[in-house]
Amino acid sequence: MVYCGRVLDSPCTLALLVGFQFAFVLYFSLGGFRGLVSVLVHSTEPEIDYSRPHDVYTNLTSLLLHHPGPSVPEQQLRDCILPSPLLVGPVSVHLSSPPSLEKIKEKNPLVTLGGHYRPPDCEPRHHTAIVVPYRNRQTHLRALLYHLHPFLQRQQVHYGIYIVHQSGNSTFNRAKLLNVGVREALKEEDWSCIFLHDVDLLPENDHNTYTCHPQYPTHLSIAMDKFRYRLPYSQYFGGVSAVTPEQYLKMNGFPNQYWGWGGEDDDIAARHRRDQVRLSGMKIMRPPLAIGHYKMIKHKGDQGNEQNPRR
Ligand code: UDH
Ligand code: MN
Repeated sequence: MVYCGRVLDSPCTLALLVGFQFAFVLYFSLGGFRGLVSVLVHSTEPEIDYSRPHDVYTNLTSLLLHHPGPSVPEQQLRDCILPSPLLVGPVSVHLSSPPSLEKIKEKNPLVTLGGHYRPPDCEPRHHTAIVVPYRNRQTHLRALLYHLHPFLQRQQVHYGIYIVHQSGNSTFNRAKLLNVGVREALKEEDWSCIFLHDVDLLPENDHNTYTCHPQYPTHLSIAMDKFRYRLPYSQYFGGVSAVTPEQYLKMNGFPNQYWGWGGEDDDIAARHRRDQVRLSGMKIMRPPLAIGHYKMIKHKGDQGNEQNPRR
């Protein structure tokens, strides 16, 4: 024991210094405050190792045996197994120099014209349309298609990808493009689920299934690298989200009057906020944080999509 009679007595100062140093080392070795909390509080979040991801085209070659055209007549197909046995978890995502559209087509021989796919060997339980608001992001689009096609095929969903292009150079309107996409997609097929998908977001874990919750809208891009794999704020609903056609009608679709960047996703979220039952009474469903991982391709603001000051 050290006797501290006068504060500046050297043994006392030394003891304090050593004590502080020890505390600092302990603090950082436990990963700061968050680390300390996770040691003290048991977390129910799954632990997922993202350090050794699988190639995004893993497990798809066996499906090619069914190419060209299904070998079994459609009525005889068994139901697809849930969760899909083809899933691998973390997948590697390449953000720079994506392959050409020809190469992507070559890698995805079972995708038919218009970006449609149906599992060749089982009857799918989910029918998902992916709607992408789009203008002038060619390289992002190629990266998205290269990663999303095999990702969805491993999930054994029946899907179609719809790129909704805003023509001309006038101010961009993301939510209005989404409305157009929902309408056009539903004209084509009886989709049970509609995904609203930014072109620059690449999913990193195929357990994040592109299907809808029967009751409530879903928000999937909850852990983006851009936000250090955390939800930026609790009502965030941008990036990648999903609704059934019924939920879409119940929330009265999306706003048409947000021109330029910002606000439209919060407006959409406000249509079904947990604390605003007077709107639609629906809450937002989310996957576990460890599964909702996305990488966003880095980019600057676009011309014609300047921040909207009048939200
Ligand atoms: N989009 C286009 N073309 C455009 C603008 C937007 O395709 O010209 C689409 C695209 O799908 C994009 C989405 O709209 O992913 C959302 O726009 P965004 O990617 O610009 O939104 P984000 O939240 O904005 O990523 C980040 C702000 C970037 C500005 C940084 C400068 N300070
Ligand atoms: Mn973006």
